[in-house]
Parts: sequence; structure tokens; C-alpha cells
Amino acid sequence: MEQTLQQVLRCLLPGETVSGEMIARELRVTRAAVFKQIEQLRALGFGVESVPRQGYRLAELPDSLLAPVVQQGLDTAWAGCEVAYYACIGSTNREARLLAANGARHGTLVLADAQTAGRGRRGRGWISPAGEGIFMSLILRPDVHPSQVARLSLLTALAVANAIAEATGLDARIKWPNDIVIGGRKVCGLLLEMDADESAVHSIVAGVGINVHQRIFDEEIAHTASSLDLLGGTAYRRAEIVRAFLRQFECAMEMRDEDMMKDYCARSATLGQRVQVISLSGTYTGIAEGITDSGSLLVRADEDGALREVLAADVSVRGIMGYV
Ligand code: BT5
Repeated sequence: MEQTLQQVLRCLLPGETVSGEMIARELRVTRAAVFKQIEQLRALGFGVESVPRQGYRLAELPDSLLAPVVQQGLDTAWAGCEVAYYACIGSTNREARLLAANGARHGTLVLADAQTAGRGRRGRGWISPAGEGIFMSLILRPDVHPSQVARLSLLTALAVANAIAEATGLDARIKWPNDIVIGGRKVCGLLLEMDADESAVHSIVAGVGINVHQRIFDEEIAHTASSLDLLGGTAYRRAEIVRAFLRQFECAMEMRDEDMMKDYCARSATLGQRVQVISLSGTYTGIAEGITDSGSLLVRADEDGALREVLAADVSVRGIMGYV
């Protein structure tokens, strides 16, 4: 059903008037089946006009993440080569890992309009209301050793921050290690998961959740979170942001390490700031001075002036003046 819907949409996207008969012939379904899908598209907000004796014409495109909408005009070489869209799913990361285990191609994107069990790090959750955000997971099969995966995590953060900046003009910054913040508010979280053994990475799933249209937030995050629409004072198109992400991801993958790190540092919200490092063994403050190739944060501790390496897995880092 969903498959045919997306195929009918693909026929209509160029904006020309197409006859029901032509669509039916192309998709090898009945005209009645085409009509049913047209009705379904209308119910989803697609403005499909009936042109007497000529057929159907797509006059208005809603803010949809259906695969044909996302892939329209996408000019990447491999990122987003295949898009698996779900109106509602538990977690796109979980689905992407299953697809990867079943041989999904490098560059396959899993996208959802809503998640019921969106995952954050260390067992935390990601609030994922229908139609409000972008919930996506990119499947990667890079030829890298497990020790090089940290680079991919930095690169994903850079690609998302660049994509948000490109699509909205907003000053998106990376809060180490995996948040994207704007004006001190979290608008996006990243979760990379990998399937690897000691010597080889089989697949990596780069999960990205972006708040786009939310105007109200659960109490838990009301003081730290925001959305692109709220910050930009307009209504952004989610598919455009997804396309920008896929493009920026390919660009970042092509970059030399030094250039990527330079761009990452330029987009960092954390570097140069006084931070509080909260770990199981205690809390201390210091200045965030650098980021290593393996993704650790270097903090000059206030108490003894020593440079300490902070691993992403171990700690929370908070700015002294607030969330960032
Ligand atoms: C993250 O974890 O920030 C990673 C979130 C990754 C979500 C994406 S959505 C697509 C893909 N599929 C998945 O299942 N996951 C990925 P962490 O740093 O642990 O932050 C989680 C914390 O952020 C929560 O405990 C909340 O405090 C807060 N939070 C939850 N939902 C939020 C939202 N929509 N906006 C801002 N903050 C949120």
C-alpha cells in the first residue's frame, strides 16, 4: 500500500498533469487503485488537482518526509541512495541496525515521521512527536578499523550542524560530544551505534533527531530544548534539511582529517568555554581547550592547571552559565 502510494507520488512530483490511465499502466495497477492512492495523498495534505479529461496534477507539496519527496532533486552520489520511510516506528536506529544486519546498502537512510521509542545515549530516550521533527538514521559501511569510528562521530556532528546552518541560516553549533545547539538550546541529538568485532566494522548507524516544528516541550526538556521554527521564526521544510544533511555528510566524508577538525572546531560551542565535567568519580571545572582525533575533550582543570582528557562515554559536560 505504502509502496504504491510512493510510486504514484513519484509520477506526480514533476508537476505535470498525468492521466490516471498512464499512472495505472506504469505501475501495473488498476485506475481504481490509482484513484485510491490519490485520495490517500490528499488526506496526507498533498494538493492533487483533478484536471478534467487530462488527469491529475500536484499543485501543493506539504511538509512531508515520504521517500520521493526527500529524494526529489537530491544530488548525492550515495547518501540517501535508498530511503526507507515509516510514518511511525519504535526507533529508526533500531530499524537501521536490523536493515544493516540484513545487508542494506551503504548510504541507506531510514526516516520516520514519529518514533515511539526514540533512543538517546546510555538508555535515555528521545522525544519524537509525529510531524514535528526529523528522525533519521544513515547506514554506513565504511572501510575503517573500529578505532577510527570516533572520526565518524565528529564528522556526523559537523555534517548536521552545517546542514542546519545551510538550510535555515541559523548559527548551529556543536556541543561536545553529540548535541547541536542554537542560542544555547538543544535542537538536535546524535546517536552513533556500530556493529563491529575487534578487527572490522561491519556497519555503523548514524542516528539524528532534529526538532523542527515543536512549539511546546515536555517539562523534562522545557528549559534546555528548542526547535528550528521557534529559533528562526518561520516554518522550515523538513525534506530540505534532510537533503542538506545527506549532501553535507558526503562532503565531510571526503575531507582530509585536518580540514574536518578545523571546521569542527570552528562550529564548536564548547571549545574555549568554562565547563563542568560530571563523572562517576566526581565533578570538576575547567576550560575546554581542544578535541583529540579520537574525539576526547581536553579540559584544563581549574584546581591544578593540568590538561585532562575527557572521554565522551564517561561524563556529562555542562557550561558554567547554563546548558551549553
Ligand atoms: C541524544 O542522546 O541526544 C541522542 C538522540 C538521538 C535521537 C535520534 S532520533 C533518530 C535516531 N533513532 C533513535 O532511536 N535515536 C536517534 P542524549 O545525549 O542521551 O540526550 C538524551 C536527553 O536529551 C534526554 O534524556 C532528554 O533530557 C533530552 N531530550 C529528549 N528528547 C529531546 C528532544 N526532542 N529535544 C531536546 N532534548 C531532548
